[in-house]
Amino acid sequence: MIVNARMSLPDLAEVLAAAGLLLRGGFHPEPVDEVPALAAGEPVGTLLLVGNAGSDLWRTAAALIEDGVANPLDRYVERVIGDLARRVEARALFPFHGPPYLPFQRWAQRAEAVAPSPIGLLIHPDYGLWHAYRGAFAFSARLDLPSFMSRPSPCVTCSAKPCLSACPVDAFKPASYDVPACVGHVESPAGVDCRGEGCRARRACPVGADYRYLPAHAAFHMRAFVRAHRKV
Ligand code: B12
Ligand code: SF4
Ligand code: SF4
Repeated sequence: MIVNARMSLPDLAEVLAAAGLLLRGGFHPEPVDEVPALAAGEPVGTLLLVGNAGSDLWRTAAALIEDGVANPLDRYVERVIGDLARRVEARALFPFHGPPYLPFQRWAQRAEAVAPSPIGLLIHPDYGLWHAYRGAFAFSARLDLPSFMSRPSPCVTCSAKPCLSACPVDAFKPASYDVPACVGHVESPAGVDCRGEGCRARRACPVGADYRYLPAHAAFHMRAFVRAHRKV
């Protein structure tokens, strides 16, 4: 499993892991995947996704991210993935560049065993809802990839679906998410729990409890989410 003359896929995974990041799988894009072309219109032969599960990224990056910088975690990730992309001769793509945003959640379902949960986030059989995507490497070559193991979504056998009843303002309706109601609650005095510990609906899910974000990590994302909503 060779990425380029300088690095194998396991080497790439190791360098990412040292930075708190995980190689999340990959696929060979078709036109329907809407992966942007490389320089000079060359199609992408392989897309590898990078992300995090649990609070490892937070533990690694918290000490390195710069005070007073806007979106410090995104800047950290851009630096790490951008530097590596140059080394492996790939184009770096990021989920937070936009709008328009790149369809990372759609790509993730092509790359690994994740599926949409009733609250919009993708669920992973091991990590539950405690994971995210941070970037991707787009290669012109069609690299050899380990075969994709399909696994059933934990939501299929979860009859109680506590994620759907845990939100104090009932922000999750079938097929929609009431962002203003959520943000209104998170910013209110009653929203101290969601603000400090993270989304209650997400925390109600029993899957991947070992990967649950640390309170400081969850609170960091909730602050970023409220700020981002103000811009959407
Ligand atoms: C814009 C955006 C938002 C907006 C949403 C605006 C809206 N009206 O829905 C806001 C700022 C509100 C938001 C909030 C959050 N987001 Co957001 N968001 C995005 C972003 C940047 C773009 C989404 C998009 O438009 N994609 C373009 C379309 C074309 O892509 P697509 O894959 O085909 O579309 C999928 C999504 O739209 C998704 N979807 C539909 N409804 C919902 C509802 C929710 C709650 C989510 C998360 C997704 C979702 O279903 C589509 C099909 O798969 C993505 C990153 C990305 N590039 O995808 C992250 C992303 C979807 N967000 C993510 C997360 C984690 C969150 C938060 C939980 C952050 C937090 N607090 O920790 C919150 C959710 C609120 C909460 N209660 O905690 C993750 C989801 C990871 C996962 N496991 O699936 C993503 C992928 C970013 C990442 N770094 O991984 N987000
Ligand atoms: S609580 Fe159940 S339905 Fe909701 S995300 Fe978790 S496993 Fe899926
Ligand atoms: S953060 Fe709180 S208010 Fe927003 S969706 Fe989650 S549980 Fe509901």
